[in-house]
Amino acid sequence: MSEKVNDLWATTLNAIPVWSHPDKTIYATCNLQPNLKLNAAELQITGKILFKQIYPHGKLEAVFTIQGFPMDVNQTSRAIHIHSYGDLSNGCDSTGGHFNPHSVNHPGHPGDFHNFRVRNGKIEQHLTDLEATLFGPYTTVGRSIVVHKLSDDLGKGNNQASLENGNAGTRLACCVIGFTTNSSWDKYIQDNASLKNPRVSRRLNNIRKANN
Ligand SMILES: [Cu+2]
Ligand SMILES: [Zn+2]
Repeated sequence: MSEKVNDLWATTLNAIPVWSHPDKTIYATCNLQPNLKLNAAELQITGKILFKQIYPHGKLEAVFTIQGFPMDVNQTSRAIHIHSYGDLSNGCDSTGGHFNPHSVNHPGHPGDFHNFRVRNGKIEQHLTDLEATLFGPYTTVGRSIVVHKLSDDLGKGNNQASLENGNAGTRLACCVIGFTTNSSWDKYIQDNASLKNPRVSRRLNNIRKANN
């Protein structure tokens, strides 16, 4: 019996997901909606996060396009994380804590995307070399992304919450990560091909090393 279970797991974990594109590139999307549990006076944040990863050894890439922040110039940067559950039944409050498959402190979680600069009321960022993954036992598909009101203290807040969630404050918006086709990703790349300085960042691994 246990052998059968093991075989099943091996098949599940190693098979190329049936949702993948023929070139073994896997795409996912997350459509941000304002937190149902906030009062109407709070910021109404919407947006889209797109993911791309080549099976089985590629590093995850993500594009964040988020709007609804105030337009003033000195906006604080905002924390964004992957949370454990893809359950929005109680707004963003039912998504649990940070997705933490290896039981480590924040900001060592695979979905700790750190802080995002707000410009002209928007976040627009393309990140590469991310730790989170769309496949295997630690897949983030079916889990959620939460956009917070405050900056992430990156574990340096000298309190327990800092080591769990970075004291990032109110959950402004959230979404569930699901598989999709290549069309949204390809459209984004096409629309941004003419940009002189695409806002691509490889900063995450370096920040993580600095924190360890
Ligand atoms: Cu969070
Ligand atoms: Zn975290």
